[in-house]
Amino acid sequence: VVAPEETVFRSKLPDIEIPSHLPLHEYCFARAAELPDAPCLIAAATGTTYTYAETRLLCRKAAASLHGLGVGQGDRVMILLQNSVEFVLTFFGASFLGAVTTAANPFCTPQEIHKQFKASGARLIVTQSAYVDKLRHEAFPRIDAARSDGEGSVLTVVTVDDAASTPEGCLAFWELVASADEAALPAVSISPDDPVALPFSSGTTGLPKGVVLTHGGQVSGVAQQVDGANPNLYMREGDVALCVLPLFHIFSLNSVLLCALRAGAAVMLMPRFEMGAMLEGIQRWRVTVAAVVPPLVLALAKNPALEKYDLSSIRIVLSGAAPLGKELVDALRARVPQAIFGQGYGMTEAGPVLSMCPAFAKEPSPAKPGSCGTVVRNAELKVVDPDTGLSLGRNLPGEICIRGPQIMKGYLNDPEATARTIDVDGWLHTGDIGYVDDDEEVFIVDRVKELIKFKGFQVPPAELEALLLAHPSIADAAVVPQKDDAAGEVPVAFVVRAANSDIAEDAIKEYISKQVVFYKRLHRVYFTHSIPKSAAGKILRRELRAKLAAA
Ligand code: AYL
Repeated sequence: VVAPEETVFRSKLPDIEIPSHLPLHEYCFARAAELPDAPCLIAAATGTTYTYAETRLLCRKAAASLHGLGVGQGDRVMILLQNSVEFVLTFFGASFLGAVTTAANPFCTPQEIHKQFKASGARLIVTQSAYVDKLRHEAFPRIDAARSDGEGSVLTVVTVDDAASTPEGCLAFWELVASADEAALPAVSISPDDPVALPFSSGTTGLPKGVVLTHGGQVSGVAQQVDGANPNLYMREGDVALCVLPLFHIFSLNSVLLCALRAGAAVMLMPRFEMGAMLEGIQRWRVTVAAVVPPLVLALAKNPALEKYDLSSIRIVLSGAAPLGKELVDALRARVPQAIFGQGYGMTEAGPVLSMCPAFAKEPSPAKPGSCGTVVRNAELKVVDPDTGLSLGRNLPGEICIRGPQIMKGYLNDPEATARTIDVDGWLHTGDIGYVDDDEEVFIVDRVKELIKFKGFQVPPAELEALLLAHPSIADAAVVPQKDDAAGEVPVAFVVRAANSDIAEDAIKEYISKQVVFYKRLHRVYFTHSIPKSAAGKILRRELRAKLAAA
């Protein structure tokens, strides 16, 4: 049997040399020696700026501190922080040791944090004092300043706030760093296949899983964006990247922090999204590259205060994580006329970027409204019929698949989920439906996976369904996305009440909201007599979504 011809799409830009033998920290700080005094990190909240030399030194001191607490090669460190200098130092500190960071949203509930903590196998958490109470939840080991013995009997918690306000049992980050000896770092040999980051993602189905991203994979993923003679996402020294999207999400971590450092640009860190502070920061530090999500574009486009600020420094607005409509771009373009607007299309598991707007390149080429750009270099993209798996040609929508050195190694401790996502030929199946047009541009039109995206945040239906089914008044349930102007999508539930139950919508919403982070809250509950399922018992989500669309 002859394998059918496959249509494989590649970048129009030539492949580049990728130094994937380098550990991620060496790759990202490669320019620190040449640009020691250039600004690297700007803490917008305090106005403190750290140069490349200072940042690299502090990362090494953070590494020595972690090492002193017993963190070694292969160990996992959890980061529970807003965007901050300490986030960056912990991330690279761990990388210097060959350790792995798993970052989570500090707004998550204790149960949500514990799930990731447990699955990742972390024994040390770096956080802010305000969140320590969440870690005193019964599920966690006892917090103790003593070095963990490796049996998971105690939890080491490092807090980044003022040493004077360090909560009981915790250690003060800056005290550790101040007394650390970076010359005493252990010699580690890191291979490109070693993990460096462990974000959690629900992928195409089920509960969140640890996504194993390696040194070689992240170096490749960053190189595909900012390296080469004609970088796809052109950043250079003198650029200032806005880092307001959370670093615990791969978009900001990879396309903002790692890319900016590799390029020798500065990163302006904002702990949270606050419109006034963000506009001040953009004006004060002359931000040139702004990574945004569509709801942020909407908020900016609608905000009359924009006129009071000088935003003329912005030259690139990169939107990702959810679809960006043409109308929205047009609404904001009028306020920032000099900037190039475009999209990146990514997925945590894909390393993360599959395609990037070619108008961001050093030698730019135009992109159409609504397009997600063109496939990154040193990678292959194909579109397959979701039913037959056969490869489709141009302009035909199907499931997008990607292959290249940047994709995840797999899901942590879950070979079955890995095998469902990365096939034997190395193609990662995204669960997104899209097509490639005559100009090589990628358009995303739908999603076949379960995932719901609220303002770009992942909401895994399986997680909410499990919570709903645990309620004694609920016999069956399904959670699906409903279109929403502000958030893109919101999670809504179809619920079958248990016999004799008259549980109300509000009671169900409240039951869920107590257990989950804000973006996973249910926006509506629709009562029904049965949940449509396939013969194999799978929820027929498409049917439920169609019902919503018709309503
Ligand atoms: P995850 N347009 C439409 N849908 C998108 C887009 C886009 N531009 N980008 C991401 N998605 C959806 O893992 C899509 O369904 O990573 C995809 O499978 O939280 C899912 O979001 C993945 O969600 C960048 C630009 C990273 C974007 C990203 C996306 C990271 C989101 C780096 O430079």
